[in-house]
Amino acid sequence: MRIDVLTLFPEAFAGPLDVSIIKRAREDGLLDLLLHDVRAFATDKHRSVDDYPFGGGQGMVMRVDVLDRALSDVQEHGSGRGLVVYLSPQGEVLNDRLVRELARKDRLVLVCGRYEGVDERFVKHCVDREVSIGDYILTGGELPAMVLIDAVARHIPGALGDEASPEEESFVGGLLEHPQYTRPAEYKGWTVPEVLLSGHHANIEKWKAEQRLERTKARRPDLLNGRED
Ligand code: 4HQ
Repeated sequence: MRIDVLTLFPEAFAGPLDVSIIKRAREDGLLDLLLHDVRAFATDKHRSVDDYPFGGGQGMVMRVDVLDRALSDVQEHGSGRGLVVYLSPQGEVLNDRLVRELARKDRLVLVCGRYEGVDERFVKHCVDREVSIGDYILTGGELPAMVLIDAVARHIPGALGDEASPEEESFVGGLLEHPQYTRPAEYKGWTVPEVLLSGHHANIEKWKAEQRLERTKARRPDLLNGRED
């Protein structure tokens, strides 16, 4: 999968995507991540990328012409135009279903806004999906883009290595995960549920299923609406 990112701060992406699973996916050629500086597409002598909002109001708005040039240039390289995603609190909220849908694409182009956001004409004419990572306001779309990249990349076949599969994790089946324990079996008198030490495979699986259901009921009842079982 190829992911292009349009941003005023390409340097913000160094770090989180250079470690662990994402690092290996990039090294193995499973994920091709390209960062593009939107300011390179400004044309005036001050290289401005934003301007005052029509109708007044606080802050600045990113210019449609600069963004459109940046996007067109990026789309002229590589194969296909990609699904263009703009990260914003006005978008549909990212969840496991949307992550899996995006992970099936050959190419994504992620647009990161700063200031009060981008000119709405860019959203209307150039953006395919507007996506939010949650109902709170950040200072820019860079962290949301990194969240999306991380979540999507783990679904690229082979990215998690041979053993692990994203099919065996939380939200598969729409439930939260059961609690996990490892050695030592007792620490400061803090014990591990007996059943997990019993070696009785059927009882263990039954306990895990109960825990998943009970946790979901208690913590995220919203996830239970519209499920089959
Ligand atoms: N922002 N989910 C404002 C977000 C955000 C979010 C990105 C801040 C866009 C202009 N993006 N800029 N929450 O708060 O995606």
